[in-house]
Amino acid sequence: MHESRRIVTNQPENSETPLDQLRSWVTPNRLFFVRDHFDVPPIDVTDWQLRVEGCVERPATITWDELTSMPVRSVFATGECAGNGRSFLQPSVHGVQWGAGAIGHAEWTGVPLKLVLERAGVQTDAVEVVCYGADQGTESDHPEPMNFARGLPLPKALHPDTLLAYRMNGELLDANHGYPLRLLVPGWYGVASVKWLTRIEAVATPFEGYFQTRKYTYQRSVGDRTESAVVGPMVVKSEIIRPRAGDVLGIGTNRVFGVAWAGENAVSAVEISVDGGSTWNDAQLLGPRSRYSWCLWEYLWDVAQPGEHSILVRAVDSTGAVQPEEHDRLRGGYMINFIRTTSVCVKSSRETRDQPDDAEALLYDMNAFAEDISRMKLDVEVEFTAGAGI
Ligand SMILES: Nc1nc2c(c(=O)[nH]1)N[C@H]1C(S)=C(S)[C@@H](COP(=O)(O)O)O[C@H]1N2
Ligand SMILES: [Mo]
Repeated sequence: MHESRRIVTNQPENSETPLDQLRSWVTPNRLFFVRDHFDVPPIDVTDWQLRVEGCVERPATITWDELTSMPVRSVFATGECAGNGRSFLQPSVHGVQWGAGAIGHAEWTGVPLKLVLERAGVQTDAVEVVCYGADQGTESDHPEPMNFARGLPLPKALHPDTLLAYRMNGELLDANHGYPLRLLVPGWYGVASVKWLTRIEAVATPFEGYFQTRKYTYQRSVGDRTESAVVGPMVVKSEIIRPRAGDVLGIGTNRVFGVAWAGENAVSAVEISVDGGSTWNDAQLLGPRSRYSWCLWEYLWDVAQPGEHSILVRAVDSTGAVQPEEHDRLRGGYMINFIRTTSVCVKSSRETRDQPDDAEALLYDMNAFAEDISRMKLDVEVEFTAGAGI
């Protein structure tokens, strides 16, 4: 089967993970969605450097060899673009018209940003760390060339799971995903995870760059007024992987399955409604559970009536937050997690007897995979297709 990312725009590439082809907890690198604002910058590691400066005691320039000899940490994390699902909004909202696939899940390996910041000695007046990518370009409302850059609040920058990541699923990053080095801010929308990193600057006042204050901001209500906020942690959400909208199913037991995630929080339940949202039933959570990772779920749906049916899914997180019925318009084209309907057609001429997945086998595959990649040498192609998975 030919699998590839689904192109939404070319030059720069914006492409989706082909969700209907997902078979595993981990998204293979070549299928992992790409969100680029500008062209991919050509970088040669032999003359690449990372500058650490601003409100620090000891500004530093770190080479590739120095960086890759520092202690590493690995974190599994789901990545989602803040605009994921934008094409489902009515009326439409300006921006890349993403379907459901601006999402993926990978194991990220690199040096905790905290280590580099501690070596440099961050001064007490610093509030954010601004991360600059090597990519450069203009936007229609910003004709002067600029680099992609984002400010990360200091507490998240100092969290031990926030990484200067150089491997994805055991391989060195590919050019599309930020080679040679990117930030990985687990639990936060993808925009925080600056790719092609070349400079980090500790600052004493909040950063006001284009992608911080003009894009990737939203409104939220506080009491009876609204305030601007910078896109940060991901909100609770779920996605059906199978069946797909328009699929033809049989009478009997149909296995509905998918993924659910909640940023920095755990997913506590996934619920399914097949009666338009009047009653909800618990789906079964499957396989590995890891702090910033999506979890897999399945629901065995017994259907006796032929005809058109709608499936609704909603996830609930550990804070009690649940996916809303409608998009919060204050968020504009970002943080889109309202419950969508998947319509399928059940035919009486067919009969289905789906079985639950073997969750134990799935878990075994995941552990074997995790163990495998921790032994990988640089640049070894990892194929992960074992098991029925999702
Ligand atoms: N330098 C740089 N970093 C970037 C971007 C970019 O355009 N340039 N896009 C951001 C956005 S909006 C997202 S959603 C993620 C996407 O990461 P991926 O392409 O590896 O999936 O990268 C983020 N980091
Ligand atoms: Mo994004």
